[in-house]
Amino acid sequence: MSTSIPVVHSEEVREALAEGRPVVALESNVITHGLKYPDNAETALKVEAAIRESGSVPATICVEQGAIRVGMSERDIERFATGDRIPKVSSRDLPVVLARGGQGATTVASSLVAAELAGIPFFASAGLGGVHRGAQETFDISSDLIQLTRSKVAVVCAGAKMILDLPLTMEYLETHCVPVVSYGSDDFPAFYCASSGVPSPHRIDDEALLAKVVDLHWAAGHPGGVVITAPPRDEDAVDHEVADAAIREALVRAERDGVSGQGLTKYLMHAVDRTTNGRTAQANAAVLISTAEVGGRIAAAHAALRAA
Ligand code: PSU
Ligand code: MN
Repeated sequence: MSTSIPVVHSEEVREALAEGRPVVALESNVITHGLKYPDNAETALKVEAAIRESGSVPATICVEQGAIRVGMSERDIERFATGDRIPKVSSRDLPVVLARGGQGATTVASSLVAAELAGIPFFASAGLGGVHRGAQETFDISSDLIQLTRSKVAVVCAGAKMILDLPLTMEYLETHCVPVVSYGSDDFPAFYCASSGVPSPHRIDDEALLAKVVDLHWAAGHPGGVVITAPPRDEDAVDHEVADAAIREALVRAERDGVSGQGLTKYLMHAVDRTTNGRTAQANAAVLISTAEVGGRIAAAHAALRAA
C-alpha cells in the first residue's frame, strides 16, 4: 500500500479551492518562534484580514495530530501563539513529526511543501530564510531556499531576512533558476528595510503580469517556485544603519553564546529586537501584513487569469 500525506483543509479553504477562488498559504513558525505574545496572535489575525480584504482566502498552515492542517481557525492561532513547546518544523522534520502524530509550526520551507500538496499556488511571508552570513564556514543555508527549487508555489515576501547575507542569497536563487521579480521597488528588499542594496533582476508593478510570469515559469517545466518581492512601506521600514548595527551586535553575541543551526534565526531576530527596543519586531509585524495584502492581490489576479 502506498502512503499518502494526510492533509486536512478547513471548510473555508476547501470551498475556495473547489470554486477556483484565490487562496494564500501562510506559515505558523512566525507565530510560535517569530513574534512574542500577544503581538504574534494579533498580527496573524491582521495578516488573514489583509488577505481577505485583497480578495483572497488565507490558509495558515500547521501540523497537528499527524496531519498537515491547511487553514487554522482563530482559536488554533491563539493556541499556537500561547503554546511554548510547539516545535519548529522545517521540510526535513515533516515526515518525523507526521509519523509520530505530533504537532508543529511550519517554516517557509515546510509550508511550501504543504501548500503544493494542498493545491495552493501562492504563499506570503515577511522574509525568506536564506544564506546566513559566514555560510562559507558554517554551511548554514536555510532549507527555505532549497524548497523553493522544489515546490511549485509562488512566494510573495519583503525579500529575505536582513540578518542574512542577501547578496549570497540572491546568487543562490539565480544559480538555482528561481525567478526573482520585484513589485513596487527596483531593489531586492531587506525585510526591515526597503532595499538590500542589491538591484532586483526584474521589476513588475502589474499584478496580472506577475500572475502570468508565475504560470509561464511552470509552463516551461520548472519544478520550483517564483519569488515576488514587495518592500516594507516607508512608514514601517527601519533605518538601514540602525538595523545593520543591531544585526552586527547580534551576530557577535550569537558567536559568543555558541548559537548555530536551527535555533540561530530565532536567536538573531530576537537579539535585534531587544537592541532596537522592539522597533524591528514592530517592522516585522507590519511587513507581514503589507506583504500578505500584496500576495492576496496577486493571487486574485492569478485566479482571474486561470478562469479566463
Ligand atoms: N524566527 C523568526 N521569524 C521567522 C523565523 C524564525 O523570528 O520568521 C523563520 C521562518 O519560519 C523561516 C525560518 O522559514 O525561520 C528559517 O529558518 P532557518 O534559517 O533555520 O532555515
Ligand atoms: Mn540553518
